[in-house]
Amino acid sequence: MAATQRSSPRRLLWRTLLGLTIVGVLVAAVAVVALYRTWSDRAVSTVGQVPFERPLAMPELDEGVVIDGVRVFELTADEATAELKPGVETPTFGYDGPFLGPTLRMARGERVEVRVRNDLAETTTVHWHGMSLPAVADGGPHSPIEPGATWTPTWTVDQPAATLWYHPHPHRATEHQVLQGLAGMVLVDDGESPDALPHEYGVDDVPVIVQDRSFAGDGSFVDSARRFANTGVLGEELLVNGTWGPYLDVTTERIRLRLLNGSTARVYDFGFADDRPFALVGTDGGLLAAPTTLDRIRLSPGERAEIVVDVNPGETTVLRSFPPDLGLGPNERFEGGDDRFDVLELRAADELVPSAALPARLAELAAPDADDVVRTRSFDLSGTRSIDGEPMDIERIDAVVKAGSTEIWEVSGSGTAHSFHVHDVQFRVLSIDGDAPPPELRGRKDTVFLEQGRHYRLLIRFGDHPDDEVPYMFHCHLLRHEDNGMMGQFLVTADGDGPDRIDAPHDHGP
Ligand SMILES: [Cu+2]
Repeated sequence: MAATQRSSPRRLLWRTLLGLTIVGVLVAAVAVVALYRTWSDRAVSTVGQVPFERPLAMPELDEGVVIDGVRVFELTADEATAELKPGVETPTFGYDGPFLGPTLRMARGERVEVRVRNDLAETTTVHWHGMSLPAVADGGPHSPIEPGATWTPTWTVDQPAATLWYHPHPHRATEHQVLQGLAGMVLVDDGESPDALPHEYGVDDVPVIVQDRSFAGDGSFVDSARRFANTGVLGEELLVNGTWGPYLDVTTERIRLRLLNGSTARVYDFGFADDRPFALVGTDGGLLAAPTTLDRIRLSPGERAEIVVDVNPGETTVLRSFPPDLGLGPNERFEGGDDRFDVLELRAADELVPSAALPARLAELAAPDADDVVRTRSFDLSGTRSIDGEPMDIERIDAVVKAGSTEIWEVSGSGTAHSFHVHDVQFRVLSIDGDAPPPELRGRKDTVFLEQGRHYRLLIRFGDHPDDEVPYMFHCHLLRHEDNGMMGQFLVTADGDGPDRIDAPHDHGP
């Protein structure tokens, strides 16, 4: 009896341990199976699945109206319902229409004014992405437009010809509003672009705004991130200019596509299904000095690329997105790194209008010159909610810059993929981990993809619109990261001095 009494607790312990071990093994097995199923489900491919039955929507070209020497545009943001995917009614937001907005065209040297009316039931802003302009006109979170109100920024266009865009930038609600459909393109002309470059809007010069969406059972856009996806909402289908399954009739030998990644989180690696080469002629902020032949171009959210592609009479080819290198190793499968999409079918007419040969020289674009750099700053984008460990504070100023001065910003990212955007400027990538950047990063840029753990040296010449009170933003252009706080603010002042805090009259965060 005595022996039994002594061994009972021990036996109980063994049984407990055995039981726990079995439970542990089962839990681990279930977790491994779930992880494996998530992993194997995760790669999305629409290659060969897209019917290409709808003509690519061409955003209306809006050249405004010149009143007393000022080119005036009007935009109204409103809610709507649209049949974007056949047979599916989706609640949307749009500018002057149910989804996206018109293409605004303006020229260097012009004074412009945009009357932005907000007919939404929520506060919005409109940011002119890539535009050099005063901070009060920039449309960041310090320029809220209340429901029913109109905001009328004005500025003088002073930068080279470029493909820019506009989209909301309200404090902590940007992802939601862009996802619902608020975005549009801006074309800046400068009278210096070679005539030989295709330039007839909607004919041989075509906006291609690529956005990924998933549709919920009720037709609405899915706005939640998938499990293990740290970059944000990744849709499993594409809309191009708001068109699901688009084709484009090509009538000229050569066509210029102005690619804009207007997605909230997804990175694309564009190319053609038959691997035909194309000429890269422009990046975010304008034309390259000379065309560069590529067969792929990776674009992260916010980035643009102007490409020119040749077609043969009667053929079709498909613009495709191949699995993008996100620099995340095996984890990138959860962030869309193994995904492939058919984007847009190009249908060449049986007889094509001849196009001019691409000019060897496109624009004046000097090599970046770091001689007049006055200051170097570093920013680290790690995790998903802060820069240098500091979440966005709408009253905190993170940097004060002297108007017209040149700085080097050393930027790196970790934890997941990031896309770094600076307002008001076009910068040049000096180096990546000490190496010269690839051809597609040698032009004027306002947004750059950050591969995890790499160091990007950006040469930035700041604008000449001093303001002691209203800051510009720099932030991750993965919109969930931005909304969650991966954003900082800089002031541009006449002497480079300024406060480290400002009053923010409104905070429209949830
Ligand atoms: Cu980010």
